[in-house]
Amino acid sequence: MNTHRIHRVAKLTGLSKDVIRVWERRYGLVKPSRSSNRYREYSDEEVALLRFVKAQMEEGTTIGALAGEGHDSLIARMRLARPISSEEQQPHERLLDELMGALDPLDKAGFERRLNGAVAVIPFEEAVQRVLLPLQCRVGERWHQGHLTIAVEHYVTKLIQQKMFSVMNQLSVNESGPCVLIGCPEGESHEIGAQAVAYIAATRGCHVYYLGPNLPSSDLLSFCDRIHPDLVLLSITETKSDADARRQIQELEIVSAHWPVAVGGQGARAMGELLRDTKIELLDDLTALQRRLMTLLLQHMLPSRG
Ligand code: B12
Repeated sequence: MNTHRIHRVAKLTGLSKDVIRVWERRYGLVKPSRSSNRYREYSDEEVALLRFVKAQMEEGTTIGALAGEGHDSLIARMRLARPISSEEQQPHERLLDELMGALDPLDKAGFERRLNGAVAVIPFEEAVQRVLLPLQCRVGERWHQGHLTIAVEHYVTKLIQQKMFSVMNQLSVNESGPCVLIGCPEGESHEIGAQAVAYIAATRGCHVYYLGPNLPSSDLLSFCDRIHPDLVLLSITETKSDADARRQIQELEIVSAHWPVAVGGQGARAMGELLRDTKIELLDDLTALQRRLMTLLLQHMLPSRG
């Protein structure tokens, strides 16, 4: 996970450094860690918390009330409420142009310097949406057009995947959170959408099982029978013919007869009509995912009524 020094946090949040320090010292609202040379270091989540507190105050809540609620409760509330703003979803066009320019001819050092530099200074969720997902699309498109070799495509795809997994592996596993299984159905090998979904679900406090691409429904079902997921989230990128889409839906209905299943991605959106009369839920985008996860987390927090 990224950490940020206070001057960067001030830029990211629009708060002054003094305000950030006061909110820490006087109100205990944020809990930065300290580097070996005693500089404050703020995680992505602490930065998001500062933005959340700022937004709450703009809506009229007093700092005293927020302080009274306490850091951990605010974090929990923020995880439930945090919207993915449209600004956070706009691709970083200039950076993407530079990155693509460093691929042909391949300038590995230049490419990694730019990519690492950019990803280090913005909250990782924003980096996923504005840099990693669009980069994967651009590289994929160049490969599809025959302008990029398989080797260079693989190099970038693996680098993107490593980044997503290394950050996800640093998140603590929330064993008591709702259990969410994430992957792609059989025949689907485009994986980045599923990875983004897994990252978002993990940061919202779900207990994530990430199974990757190309999962046959029979295996999916037997795995569900073992882990009893609260939700199965599947990413579908490729668009199918009507007949193939019907076949895929029939397969998924084997799972959705027993477990809640939701699908998303451009291929899933194209199946919208066919999904209408099934128990399979269609989630249009990452904002819809966020809403769905919020409901799931709230249900999970409520005591069971038997
Ligand atoms: C990147 C890419 C690749 C990469 C894949 C890397 C990887 N391992 O993931 C590479 C270059 C390897 C590749 C290969 C192939 N590809 Co390709 N690829 C693309 C490309 C350029 C982008 C697809 C993508 O990843 N989009 C990003 C996703 C995540 O966007 P999205 O689906 O809209 O999802 C968004 C949200 O909905 C959400 N989301 C995603 N999933 C979910 C799930 C849930 C539950 C929720 C809530 C939300 C959600 O996240 C996204 C956020 O913005 C598209 C063309 C295009 N521009 O779309 C072709 C495309 C998908 N590929 C295509 C094909 C055919 C292939 C190959 C089969 C080609 C071949 N003959 O070998 C191979 C097979 C795949 C493989 N072996 O890996 C075709 C599919 C045709 C079709 N019928 O739809 C496309 C459309 C290209 C084309 N125009 O023909 N591809």
